[in-house]
Amino acid sequence: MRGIASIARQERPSSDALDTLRRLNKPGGVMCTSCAWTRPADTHIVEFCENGAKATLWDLTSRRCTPEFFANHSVTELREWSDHDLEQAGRLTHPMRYDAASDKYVPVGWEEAFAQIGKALQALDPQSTIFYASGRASLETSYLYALFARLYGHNNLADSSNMCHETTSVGLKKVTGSAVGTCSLDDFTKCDAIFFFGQNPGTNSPRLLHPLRQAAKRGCRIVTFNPIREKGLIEFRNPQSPMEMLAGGKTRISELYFQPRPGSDIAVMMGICKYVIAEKDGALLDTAFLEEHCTGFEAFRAKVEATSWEDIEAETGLSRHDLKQAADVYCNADRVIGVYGMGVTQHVRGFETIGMFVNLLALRGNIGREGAGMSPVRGHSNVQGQRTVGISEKPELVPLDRLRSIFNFDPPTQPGLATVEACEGMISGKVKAFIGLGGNFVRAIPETERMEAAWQNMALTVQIATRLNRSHLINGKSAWLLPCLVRSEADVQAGGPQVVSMEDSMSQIHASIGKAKPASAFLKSEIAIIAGIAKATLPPKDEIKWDEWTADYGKVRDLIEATYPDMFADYNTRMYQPGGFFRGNAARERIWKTDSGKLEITMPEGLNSCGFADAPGRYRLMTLRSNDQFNTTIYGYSDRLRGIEGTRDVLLISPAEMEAAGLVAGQLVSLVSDAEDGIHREVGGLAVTPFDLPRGCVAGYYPELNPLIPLSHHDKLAQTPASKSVPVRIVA
Ligand SMILES: Nc1nc2c(c(=O)[nH]1)N[C@H]1C(S)=C(S)[C@@H](COP(=O)(O)OP(=O)(O)OC[C@H]3O[C@@H](n4cnc5c(=O)[nH]c(N)nc54)[C@H](O)[C@@H]3O)O[C@H]1N2
Ligand SMILES: Nc1nc2c(c(=O)[nH]1)N[C@H]1C(S)=C(S)[C@@H](COP(=O)(O)OP(=O)(O)OC[C@H]3O[C@@H](n4cnc5c(=O)[nH]c(N)nc54)[C@H](O)[C@@H]3O)O[C@H]1N2
Ligand SMILES: [Mo]
Repeated sequence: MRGIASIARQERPSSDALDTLRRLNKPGGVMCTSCAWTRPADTHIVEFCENGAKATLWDLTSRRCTPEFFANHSVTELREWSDHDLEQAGRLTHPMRYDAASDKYVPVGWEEAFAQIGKALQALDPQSTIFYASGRASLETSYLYALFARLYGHNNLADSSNMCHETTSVGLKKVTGSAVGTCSLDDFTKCDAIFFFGQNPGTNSPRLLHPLRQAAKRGCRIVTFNPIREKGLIEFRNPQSPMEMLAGGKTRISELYFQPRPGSDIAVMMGICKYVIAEKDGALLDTAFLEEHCTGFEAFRAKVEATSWEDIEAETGLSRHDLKQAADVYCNADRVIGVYGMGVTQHVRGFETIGMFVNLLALRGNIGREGAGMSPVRGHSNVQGQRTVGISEKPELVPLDRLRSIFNFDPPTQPGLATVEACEGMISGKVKAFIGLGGNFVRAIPETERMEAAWQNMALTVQIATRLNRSHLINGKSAWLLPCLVRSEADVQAGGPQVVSMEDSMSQIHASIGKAKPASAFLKSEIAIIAGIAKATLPPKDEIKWDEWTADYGKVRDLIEATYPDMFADYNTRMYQPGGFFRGNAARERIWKTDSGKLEITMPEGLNSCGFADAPGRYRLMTLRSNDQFNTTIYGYSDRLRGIEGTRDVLLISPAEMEAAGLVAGQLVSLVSDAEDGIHREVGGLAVTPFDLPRGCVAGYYPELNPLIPLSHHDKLAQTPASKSVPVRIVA
């Protein structure tokens, strides 16, 4: 509650904020923008968490970033401001154009902005433009944005998922045929054990703490592997239960908590698999499932048996005994759920870790049945849904035939550029324009310095946003800043008040109704902005009805239903169902839409997912989120749950490693990239901070440490930047 109070003091939210909080995540209410955890059908009095409240108060602030603000500060000056101070300027109120002569943003009318952007896009080769989306935009907005890209002529639909769970979209799909999790909320009430790898619910999806606590209370056994002892996974105090608060009571969450080295999850899982396969002469295996549903098991068994305990212990830093304890929990449970997040996806061989996790579940048939399955926890509130309705650089994932027949055009079939490829294109000069539907792209991607330089060579940059961030200050030759409504605000169009919808981590689709008064009379909805740019760019066409769609989002949902009839039947009605409606998942039914038609047991190449070898003086750097940030939005400087206060410029390192390196607490040091590519990357001014971490690794905050991550350091299959094991050295 302390966190909420401090944000409320800072933001002095509008009077509508309280009403919005009351309606958060409830049927007929507004779906929180803070995370993608599912919304239950039967709700409590409050269905939000500390961080959801922070995100809402941040959106409904009374602070305003007006044309006067921009008249008072040049863009060059604003580049010196911190991420926190930029967003603190408040909600953007007017469409703005960058004026190079005065080095300032100046106000511009919407029609003028649309006309100029349209003209610029007409002059460009569509293949040289990127239409980026951050995972917050609604299903309706995302569908129209993707349609605009394809009508214009490209598939360059990069998305925040490319830095996040793309490893899941590609890796999980490869082995199970499903790109998303297979569990429902109900499964969390029936499982006997939950295995957590690299996800931090206390900070990033606090509403997940409630089902976890319920599970722990009824005897479900929770086992966590995380290099850091994260509070939310250790114990739970319920702020919504006055009795529990008064009694000072708490619920233990993880029965076993292990701190492996970052990037060693493959070895951890290998160790557990070794026990499952060897114990009781294989009697613990679900042989029927392996025979009927899986391919590749025998080769995997041979690989597991050939892997030595010495190698597993050396890689993980855990003992054989630790892994036996975890294996005992696994084997004594009839139904097991696997949960993971960025600690798994953001590695060079993250896809192999996901493959290993599926192997582990498959050994005892823990996938595609009640109370069991895989539950990746997504980030942004609609990031999963954006992929569902066509935001994808991969044309083979999109029903192009349906688009062709509904809209009477030939959609482009050339594969598009995802985030890393878009960045490479900017560096090489091939990419000439960037439209950003939300996000703080320049700050969120790796390789900050080279990217900021390359960015300014682009012909056109357009940012659709709610609050000012650094990406709005690194501009192309023609640059536009277009302010939009947030989800909790009333969105009134020609056809009346509009409703939008999202898909959560469990593939449930919910309506979201904003009612708060918009921050400025000059704001437009994201749909209206996309339609405005599209109309100014594309020639008119009978089947393309931007004005009608903007007037009534129900018509956009009809189009989504026509494009994806299996998933979205009766969309306009069912989205109001309490708890949303389920769009279906084949792997949950044990239908494997893989190349082989079976669940694929795969073999990792090595025992770690880092993509580089250990070397003297080289550390594996993890870049983390604090409890007081939402991605690049820095609410404040209190990482309360980890006990780090007042600064984000820290280098977390174990006391043993400090001693070995001759460092003292509080000393300021630099980190330099230890990638073997000859490029110097450095971040200085970091205070050495003793912290409970495994050997050979260090940690610090994202986005401050992004300049250290080489653009080429990404998952080999999905291209997700490998932000959780970056090779670095410490320079005192
Ligand atoms: N308040 C808040 N909520 C958020 C966000 C936010 O910034 N703030 N961001 C949203 C978004 S977009 C996303 S993607 C999600 C992210 O949510 P998470 O998936 O939880 O991502 P992170 O906090 O980056 O890292 C997760 C955990 O991985 C651990 N870890 C790091 N490396 C390894 C490893 O090699 N192995 C293992 N086993 N663990 C490792 C870290 O210690 C950390 O606890 O949260 C969403 N929700
Ligand atoms: N080193 C490192 N880098 C990482 C990560 C990491 O763990 N480590 N995590 C990665 C991950 S998982 C992600 S998802 C990315 C995300 O990183 P970001 O791009 O930072 O994601 P957002 O939170 O979407 O961006 C915030 C901005 O979106 C705008 N915004 C907010 N609400 C809205 C809205 O409703 N509409 C519109 N149009 N704009 C809005 C605001 O202007 C705000 O400044 O960062 C990635 N980068
Ligand atoms: Mo994310």
